[in-house]
Amino acid sequence: MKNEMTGAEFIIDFLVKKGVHTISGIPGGANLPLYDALQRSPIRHVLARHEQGAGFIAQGMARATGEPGVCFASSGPGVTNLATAIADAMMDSIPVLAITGQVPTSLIGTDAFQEVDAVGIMTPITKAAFMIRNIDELQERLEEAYHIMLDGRPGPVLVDVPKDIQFAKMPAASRSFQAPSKPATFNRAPSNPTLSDSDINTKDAEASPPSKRSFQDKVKAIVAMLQESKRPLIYAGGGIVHAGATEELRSLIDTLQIPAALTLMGLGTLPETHPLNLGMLGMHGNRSTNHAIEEADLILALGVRFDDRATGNVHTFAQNAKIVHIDIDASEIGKNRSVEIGLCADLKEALTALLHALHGHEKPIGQSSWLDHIELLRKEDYLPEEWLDNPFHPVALLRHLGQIAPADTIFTTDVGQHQMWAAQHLSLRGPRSFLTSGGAGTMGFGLPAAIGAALAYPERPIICITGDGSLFMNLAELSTAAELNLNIKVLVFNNNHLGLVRQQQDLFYQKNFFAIRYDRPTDYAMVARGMGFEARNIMHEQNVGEILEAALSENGPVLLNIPIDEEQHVLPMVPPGKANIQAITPVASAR
Ligand SMILES: Cc1ncc(C[n+]2csc(CCOP(=O)(O)OP(=O)(O)O)c2C)c(N)n1
Repeated sequence: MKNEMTGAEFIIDFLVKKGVHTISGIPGGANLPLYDALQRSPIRHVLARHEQGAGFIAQGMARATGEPGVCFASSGPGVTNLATAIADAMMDSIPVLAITGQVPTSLIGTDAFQEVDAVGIMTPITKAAFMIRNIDELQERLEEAYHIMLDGRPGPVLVDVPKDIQFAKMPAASRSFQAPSKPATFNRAPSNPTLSDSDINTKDAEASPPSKRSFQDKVKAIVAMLQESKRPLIYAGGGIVHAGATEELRSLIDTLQIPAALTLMGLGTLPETHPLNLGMLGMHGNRSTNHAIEEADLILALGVRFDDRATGNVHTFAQNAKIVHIDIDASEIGKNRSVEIGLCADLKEALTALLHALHGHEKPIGQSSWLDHIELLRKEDYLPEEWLDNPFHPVALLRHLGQIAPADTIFTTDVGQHQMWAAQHLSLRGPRSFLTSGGAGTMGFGLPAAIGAALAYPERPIICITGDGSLFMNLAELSTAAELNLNIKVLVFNNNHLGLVRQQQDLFYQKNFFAIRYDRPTDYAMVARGMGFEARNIMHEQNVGEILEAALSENGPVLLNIPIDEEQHVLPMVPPGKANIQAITPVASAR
């Protein structure tokens, strides 16, 4: 280590020691010392075209691997551009460390050039946001930021570093600091692992545990409830993925023969082909899945947050069921829905303990009549033949894509109809194989997230499913992907409309179509070629299936612009404010 280390050099050294290998970002006056130090480090820098892109590239790396993503931005507009990607990471519990430059401490509060209150902007949309006010606190703050980002439920953290602190010499004590050299992984233990009083908002006095009931007592109580239940159902979400508890979830399902409904963030935790995988619940979930939840007498809610897109009108959700909720974040338990048992715990540990406690009770708890009934419900799910027979219908396209894409493909999506069709119809084979903006629903996510995934896994096929509206939002990142020659296939589901908004105007605003159509269609192939992509505008008379297959077999970045009929609706759809079982289904809407 150099004797005279600056704050900027210390930050980079810290990141190297944490195992960070790639940082996305954009330099500017206020973070140039940091960039100067980065240049001399082994860390690879990816120059995004917009700070939002940099944030989503970091997210793509984090979502694909489970390890933290790191991004840099300069002060002022650099910070505000980054904010959307950070808010998005917060909603989906993605660990991202954003390090931003700030004007020198002597200028703070003077409305200096490119001064914004980064901490003020970021505090509500991060787990924590710090400004480093003194070089003496740099080391401690960085450690704290890293710890908070990964502790318990992961999420984004901001460290804002004034330029003079980046230049300042580190005090001698800090210079001898040795950060652990192991790459950082999630610390899955919650901050307070003994917390067992999460029966906040429990309703059944008998079922309610005494407030300090131990972890083991709660596990026993859950086993007893499972044994009593005639119609149990698992409702599993992104928390399973964050906890790395996919195997435990599958064991539980297989041991007890309990069917499982998945949230958007939980897709991929069970293979599509698993017989007890009921697929997605909620606003665009399967009719059968939403009905099964309505009829269940016990819901095991695992790593979920009873989000309105999953529950519909929450007062009508799973009305006939007792609820057991296991989550690492105590504040989620009882937040939107009262529960009989709430267990604040790491899901891997909790499911392992449950499986252990069930030992000797291997007889499947799920009643065969319940499973038969669900099978009947699933048979009633209806897919119109005209969807499947039309190769340009998104449902047919995505089903075909799911079949021809290699097993290790990572899909990313943008936000809109194409996203929901992808969630419904792609065949997903593993966790972290479907990266999508869930909680925030941020258009513009798909392409930079695909770049992040491709940086993390250069050998794997990466497919970004986007809409024309969403692609516009971070279009410039095509240039980043092409420059890096990443193996990304961008499939533009081009209906020349903001399709999901059009669908809502069609269904709920008496077809008063407004502000949803691009009057001047864009030649996406030409734009993409201009940025260095191989690109094709597909015509209706062409064989889209064959073109897709050919594109997948090519190495490097390819964009396919696929014409989609703007009148298609993504169904089922639960009208806003309604119960999940009141969904509009393809049968009801058949014209
Ligand atoms: C940044 C952002 N702005 C606005 C919205 C609201 N919104 C949700 S879906 C949608 C339309 C998406 O259009 P497109 O990407 O073309 O996809 P499509 O629905 O046509 O498949 C809009 C505007 C959003 N989710 N994100």
